[in-house]
Amino acid sequence: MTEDFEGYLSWTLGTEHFAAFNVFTLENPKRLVVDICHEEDSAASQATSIGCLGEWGFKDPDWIEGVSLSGDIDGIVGDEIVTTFADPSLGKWWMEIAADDGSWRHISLVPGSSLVFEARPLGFLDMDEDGVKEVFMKTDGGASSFVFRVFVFDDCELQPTLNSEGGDISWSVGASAMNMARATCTEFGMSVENAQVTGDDTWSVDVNEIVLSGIAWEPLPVDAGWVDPSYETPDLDPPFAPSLNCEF
Ligand SMILES: [Ca+2]
Ligand SMILES: [Ca+2]
Repeated sequence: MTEDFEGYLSWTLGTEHFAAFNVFTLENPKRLVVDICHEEDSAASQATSIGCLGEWGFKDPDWIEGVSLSGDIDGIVGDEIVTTFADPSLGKWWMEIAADDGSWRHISLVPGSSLVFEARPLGFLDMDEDGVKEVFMKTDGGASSFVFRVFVFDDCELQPTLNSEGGDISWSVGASAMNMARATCTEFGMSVENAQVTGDDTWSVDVNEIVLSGIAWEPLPVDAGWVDPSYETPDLDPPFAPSLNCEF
């Protein structure tokens, strides 16, 4: 004996994103077709693209937001936003680097910073021509000068560049009565000039030409015909205007 069975059956089918669908029937055999587009999200998040999943940091609500600058500093899809925050309890500045789409961010202390002077991103420039821009950041200051550092986005973090011995490196730009400093971005890297007045009213200008290799600054490789660009000038006027000359 065969008995009938009647009832309702509900199916729920979910997709992770809004998706177009179509419902139709087919014959022989008779079928009901629910045709749902389930293509992968064509716009993968920045976190997925760069592989920086889970890089999140704590941001205290008491921090005071400073300056933001956005640009592509990892060379992969979309811009990143670099923002400084003053931390009154610590007396230092933090920097946040965040994906423009909000899919990841990383927070770290700005080295050498204090609340006496504002820390802020200055601009982005690819110093070693590897297609990834480095971050120039003002990290400290003086009476009439400021200190800047250059950071490289590496291993999902904004890491400070180092000197050739692996130590901390920063540059001062500015002037006092007896000395002055200037940094200029050049086609090979950076030219850093430090000038001081010597006893006989002469400016002695020490010039260092450096290139970025990975996250370390090295002296510019020179050939046999190289001449040290350092010089002296008897002029009483300052030999140059103290400034950071980089076209970001
Ligand atoms: Ca990017
Ligand atoms: Ca680079």
